[in-house]
Amino acid sequence: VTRPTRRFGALLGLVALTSAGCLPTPATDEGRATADLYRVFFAGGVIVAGIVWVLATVAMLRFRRRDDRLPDQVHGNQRLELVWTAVPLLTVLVLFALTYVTLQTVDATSPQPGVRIHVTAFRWQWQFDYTDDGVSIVGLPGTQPEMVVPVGEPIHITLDAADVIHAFSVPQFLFKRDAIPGHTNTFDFLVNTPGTYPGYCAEFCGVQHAQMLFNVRGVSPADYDQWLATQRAASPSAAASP
Ligand SMILES: [Cu+2]
Repeated sequence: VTRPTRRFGALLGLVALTSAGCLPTPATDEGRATADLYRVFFAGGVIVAGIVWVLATVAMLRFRRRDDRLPDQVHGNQRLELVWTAVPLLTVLVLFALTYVTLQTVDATSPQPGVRIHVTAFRWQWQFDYTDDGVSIVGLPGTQPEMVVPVGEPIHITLDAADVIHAFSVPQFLFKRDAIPGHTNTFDFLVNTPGTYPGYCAEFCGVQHAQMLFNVRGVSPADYDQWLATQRAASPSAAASP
């Protein structure tokens, strides 16, 4: 390996490392699928950029004007044209197929989710209704409501908005979905790592938009059951209608 090649490799590695650092560590299975896809796209982008830079540099240095002689006049090159049409086409088709497969993973819903939560976005907070358990978490202005979920179980979300369009976004899930009045969006996620993951409204919705913060906390199923029991005990109406 020559020195320039080694240096170029090191540069590519550095670029890959810095941009990989920009991506939040995915906390859900769906987020992991998205991150894997992103890595493929990024590697593809780096390879294409490398080819373009190298070819452009070679063309500039090797074919720069040296005298007043007219260069060889040529008309086309069928083989070359076929290659530069087929390779990008194939690349795009492969990326399209991979995206399609990933989309199926991200959009898949489980027939038997562990928990069902109805999320309502409103100006300017969030409400989490645990429909099967009669527990309701309502965010007050200036607070950050917490959506507690068990890890390792599919969570089914139905997402609504009460007034204007909001968006449910959790960076570490690598996921964002609009909350639209009169249109219920549904999605599943499976948190695979216990922890607290900050979320926010990602659609400008008025003066207090920036206050629409919440957390998703993934806990063990045992801790989740305990949390649920505490919530029910705290809310007598919920306990009466399980
Ligand atoms: Cu909002």
